[in-house]
Amino acid sequence: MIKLFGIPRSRSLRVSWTLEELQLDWQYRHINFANGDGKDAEFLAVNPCAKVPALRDGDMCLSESAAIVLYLAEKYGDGALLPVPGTAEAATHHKWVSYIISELEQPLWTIGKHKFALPEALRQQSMFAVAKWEFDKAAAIAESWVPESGYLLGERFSAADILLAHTLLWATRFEQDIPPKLVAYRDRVTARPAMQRGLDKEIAASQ
Ligand SMILES: N[C@@H](CCC(=O)N[C@@H](CS)C(=O)NCC(=O)O)C(=O)O
Repeated sequence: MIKLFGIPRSRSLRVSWTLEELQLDWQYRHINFANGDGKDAEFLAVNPCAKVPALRDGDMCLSESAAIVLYLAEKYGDGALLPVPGTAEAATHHKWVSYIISELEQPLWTIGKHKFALPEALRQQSMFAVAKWEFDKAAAIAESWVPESGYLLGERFSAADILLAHTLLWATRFEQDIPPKLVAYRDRVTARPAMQRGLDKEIAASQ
């Protein structure tokens, strides 16, 4: 049985959404760091770095949200969520995954850290301002790349759509404006029922 360790709306949503897109059976364990779950033996056995998301699939343990999404798509997707390896579509998919994780998520998470996640004494207004500048620049490039309709690879929904749409949800949560094509893209991709099912399951288990 697959087990996901997560926190609702965190990067674990990328994984719960993927699990639901693939219609897999999975269990969920809410990790409440404030209650000491970061030191829980079962969780640490899956991810000794004590970060979510973490996934156990049989004997295999994996951390890093993008790696987990890609692993699940490769192992269980049967052609869904990923383009055929070695094609131009696959190259574009690689580009998107890299761009989302390195260029968009990094400044966005720096914004999040200096807005609410870091202890107050460590939050720096100047870091926040630089990260905002970097994020806006990266978002403008993404805006020029996203299509007016459909998904990143055209009609075909893929793992990169899950990563980008979740990152854009975070932008909104962190009160960052994003350009109009990205707003429309985020809204049509997050309207997929599997996203809501994944989120609902995480929320239900955390109450
Ligand atoms: N690069 C990792 C980041 C994982 C991460 O930092 N997760 C956060 C929650 S979204 C966390 O567990 N923070 C707890 C901590 O850093 O102690 C990924 O994509 O999974």
